Amino acid sequence: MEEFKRAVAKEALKFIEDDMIVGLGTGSTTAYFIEYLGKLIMEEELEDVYGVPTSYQARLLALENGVPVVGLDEVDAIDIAVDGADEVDPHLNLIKGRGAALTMEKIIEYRAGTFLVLVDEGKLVERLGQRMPVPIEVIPAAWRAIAEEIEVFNATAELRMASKKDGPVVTDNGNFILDARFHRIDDPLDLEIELNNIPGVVENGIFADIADIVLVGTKDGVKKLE
Ligand code: ABF
Repeated sequence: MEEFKRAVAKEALKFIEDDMIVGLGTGSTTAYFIEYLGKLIMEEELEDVYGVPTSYQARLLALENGVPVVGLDEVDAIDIAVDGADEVDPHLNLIKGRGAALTMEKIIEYRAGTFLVLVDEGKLVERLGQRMPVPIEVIPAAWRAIAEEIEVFNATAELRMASKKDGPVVTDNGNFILDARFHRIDDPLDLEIELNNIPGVVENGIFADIADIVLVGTKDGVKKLE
């Protein structure tokens, strides 16, 4: 799996050109991409490339690897965003958010000229929600009310815990994450919108109709879906 992750991360470099503003995703696959991008910048094979990180994790990695970072509020546009995903369906709808950075990821990836997704073939599913729950970032005080509300969708939601001792996972925005398992997701875009309509929901991990290109690491090499 690490080999697949490295292969897609390398392939993603082909999409980066001088003077680009690049959205930097979160997670272990994107970590390879940030590392390789830093190397090209340090070796001066790429010039005037800046990263807009989707999380503190991505920001630190970028700084460690020599990728200069800028904030979302400092750029006019994002040329390309590169990030991982937890599930990809045949229409390139995604579930994201295992890294609890889904809100910033969605803001940046929605605005990017091109959103490039990096996964291994184990992430491809026929229907979203088949294996992974949908992460939902919520205002902390509302977590229980929202978990109950989600039952209306024939789903069950659990508060994501860091550990019993450390308590709930807290996002970069100071919120909690609910992981919601749906019986069946027929219309990802519709569910994405419906979930965001619940008061107290900040954002959810369904990324319907946002991905432009998905690079898939397989045992026969990297495949491109678009
Ligand atoms: C982030 O990292 C998340 O949105 C997604 O959940 C996760 C994928 O991580 P990995 O590449 O480590 O599987 O992009």
